[in-house]
Amino acid sequence: MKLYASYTSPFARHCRIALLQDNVDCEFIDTDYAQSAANSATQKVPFLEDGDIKLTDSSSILMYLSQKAGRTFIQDVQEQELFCMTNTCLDTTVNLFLLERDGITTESSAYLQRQQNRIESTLKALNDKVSDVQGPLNTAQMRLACYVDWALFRGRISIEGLSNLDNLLRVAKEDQNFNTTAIPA
Ligand SMILES: N[C@@H](CCC(=O)N[C@@H](CS)C(=O)NCC(=O)O)C(=O)O
Repeated sequence: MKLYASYTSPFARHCRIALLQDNVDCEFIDTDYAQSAANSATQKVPFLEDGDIKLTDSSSILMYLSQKAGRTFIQDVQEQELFCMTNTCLDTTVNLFLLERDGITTESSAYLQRQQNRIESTLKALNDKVSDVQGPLNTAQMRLACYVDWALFRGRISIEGLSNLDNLLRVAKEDQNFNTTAIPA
């Protein structure tokens, strides 16, 4: 099995955590934009190859790994909602981050300002959804922990006043696999 990814991608980190959790033998291939454009239709990381199987999204990769290990991927509608809401916020934050790297800021576009507003309102809703979380984290909670840790690392969000997100991150940092896959400083 081969995972094409980067060490900073929060989507890839979630897959790496699942691989460690299940003790799967998998080669990690550090992949840049040119390589992902050449080898994946979506031109994104992570993507995974396992024999004839090729998966181009962290969600299908996580589902595949869960099925292989006989674990539950997503338990119920509320967990699915948390997972999807986190992905929306994460996609939006990544897009604004990459646009800013290209010199395009939220001030230049009403659409981009709406993206920034989306991040702020969604963060509050996510905070409300994870009160009193204790380990081990389920798939959606782990996705949210990967997002918050990445967005704080990149200076894209503040979780001041969002104490449930702060607690979630504290619980995630009790997980050895979360720490092993920490974003390199
Ligand atoms: N829906 C995808 C999103 C993956 C994604 O956005 N990856 C980012 C890195 S964190 C990427 O490769 N972006 C490249 C680009 O947008 O050009 C997943 O869950 O795997």
